[in-house]
Amino acid sequence: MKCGVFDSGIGGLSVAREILNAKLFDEIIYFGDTARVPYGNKNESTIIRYSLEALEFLKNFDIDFLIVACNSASSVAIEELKKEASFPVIGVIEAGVKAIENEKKDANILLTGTKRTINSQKYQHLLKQKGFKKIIPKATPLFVPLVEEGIVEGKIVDEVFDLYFHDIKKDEIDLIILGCTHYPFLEKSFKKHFKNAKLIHSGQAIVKMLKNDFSLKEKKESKIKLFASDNPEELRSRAKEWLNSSQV
Ligand code: DGN
Repeated sequence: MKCGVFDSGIGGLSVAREILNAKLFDEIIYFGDTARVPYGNKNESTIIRYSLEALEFLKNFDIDFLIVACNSASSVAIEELKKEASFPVIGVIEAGVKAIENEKKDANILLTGTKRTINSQKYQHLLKQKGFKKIIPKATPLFVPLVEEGIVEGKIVDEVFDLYFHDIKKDEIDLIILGCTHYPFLEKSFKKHFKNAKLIHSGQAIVKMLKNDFSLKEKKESKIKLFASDNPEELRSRAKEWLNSSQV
């Protein structure tokens, strides 16, 4: 069984890593649209067009599932993708909200993501439907180029944290939704700044959903193939570093 995974760039590797480690597919085909990253500040129709093009590319590999490992694309393009695919299409937003449905409804939730994801209100809407009331949305787009550059901790990252979160009572945050698949690579920095918060990763949420809702079981072996619309060597070298896999 094969699974297509796509993101605007290298952030979706955080999702691919979890799926690969869980060995739920014989093969993962990863596509990073590195020529057109970031998606997060593009308008809706552009993101829909790019997402449909990614789907067309991945269809060439006879995939059985599509994982939209990009919150920005999941926030605006998921319905169009579902219409165009003859296999299940799963977005990180629905998976992320499902992953926390049993948390306390009065939890203070910090919702982070790109401008597109936050402005789409998709997370806020689904979280409210589940009964969560205390949601603090914060668009944090600068984290994306930092991760793309491999800068995930240290002085510059700390300054960006201060810029975005200086007005937030950090100790009172219970849950942080890492609503952009680039952000799990900043996990250490999130933990340093928010000591009491539980972090919600899109990749872990996707694995949980694949196991629970689609009854996927662990395979003996799982491989990954990587494709990028620009600079595939960079994607491959980052994948070697991040995926801890001899399969890259
Ligand atoms: N990784 C993408 C996401 O989850 O929204 C966003 C990165 C970007 O294109 N800005």
